[in-house]
Amino acid sequence: MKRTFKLTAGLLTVALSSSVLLAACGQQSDSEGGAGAPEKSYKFRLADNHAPDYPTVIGDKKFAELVEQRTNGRIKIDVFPSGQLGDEKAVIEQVQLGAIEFTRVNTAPLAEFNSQFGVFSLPYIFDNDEHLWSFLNGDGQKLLDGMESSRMKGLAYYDSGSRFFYSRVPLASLDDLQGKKIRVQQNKINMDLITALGASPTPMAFGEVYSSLQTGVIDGAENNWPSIYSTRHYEVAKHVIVDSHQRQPEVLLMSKSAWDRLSESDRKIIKEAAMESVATQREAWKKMEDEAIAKLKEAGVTITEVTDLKPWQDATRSVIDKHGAEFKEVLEQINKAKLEQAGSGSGQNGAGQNAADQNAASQNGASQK
Ligand code: GTR
Repeated sequence: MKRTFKLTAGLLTVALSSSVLLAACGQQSDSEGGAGAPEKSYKFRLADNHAPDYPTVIGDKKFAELVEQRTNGRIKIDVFPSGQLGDEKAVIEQVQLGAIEFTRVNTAPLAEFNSQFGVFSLPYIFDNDEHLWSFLNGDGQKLLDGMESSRMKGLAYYDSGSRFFYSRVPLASLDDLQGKKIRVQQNKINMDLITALGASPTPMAFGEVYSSLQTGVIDGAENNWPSIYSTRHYEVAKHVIVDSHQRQPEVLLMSKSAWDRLSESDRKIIKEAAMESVATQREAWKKMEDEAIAKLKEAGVTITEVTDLKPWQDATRSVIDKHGAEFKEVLEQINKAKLEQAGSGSGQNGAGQNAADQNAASQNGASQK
């Protein structure tokens, strides 16, 4: 009798501990959408070509931090700044192959892999920063979704302000740009843009620009305030003309093959964390933009604000005539976003309008094609 009881109690203990075990498994499988398998751990890499304190890298780190928190450390994303994993083109190729899982890149090099992103290289298609973000938060999301055909997954847009020219020789008007050798990002529309303005385009990797300016291989380049400041290009190119010819945002993206390996719930965490990191990136952007303008002035850089954009817009109209048809639908959406921008202010919009954009906004009365 005694023995029977002992045996029963023993079986009960075994049965009880297995059910505790099963319950624990059950909990895990629930959060995996009922697949039953334990949640997997991952260690991913994210490449960025900017310095550790640059706004995009601050955004990348916020993204990685949110993902790590929300997966209780199961998904760890190491951010590699300063182009440690290669230049933008090389990194995008690696992302397509799945060798690097994440990157933050500019739309100009990205357009060579997914042509629809070339729309951002067209000159003066956005009136101001608000117009751009109204589009990015709306139909612009479709461009991110369309990246799957290029073996990538678009996650979010980051701010990149507007671009302007700077040169080692005086540059205070469109006339001054004539015949100058200007470095451009490796993108065919950007090359046409420089040609249309009467200068000579020299495509070159971002990391080579400082020494090329220093040695006179090029006369000038073009970029935004945080880039000219962070790279210290202003030390060797002391003349800036603010013509705001383009607004090419940054894109945070993931390798499609890495995405495909994730569970539905992990994909959701990744996408939401990316979108939420935008506010942090845009705040850092605004801060560095202001700091850059102040520091460049302090360093004695000549800054010319273009008060009449019309000659610049007229000169570059041929670029839209040549390439516009390829982006017919998205250009219509961009025009629509202009009408809708008044009511916007949610989604990825994390910071206010910057000084340069406000300036451009008041100047830019150009009609959109
Ligand atoms: C910056 C952008 C970089 C890179 C660079 C360039 O504004 O953030 O990713 O594209 O421009 O001109 O090469």
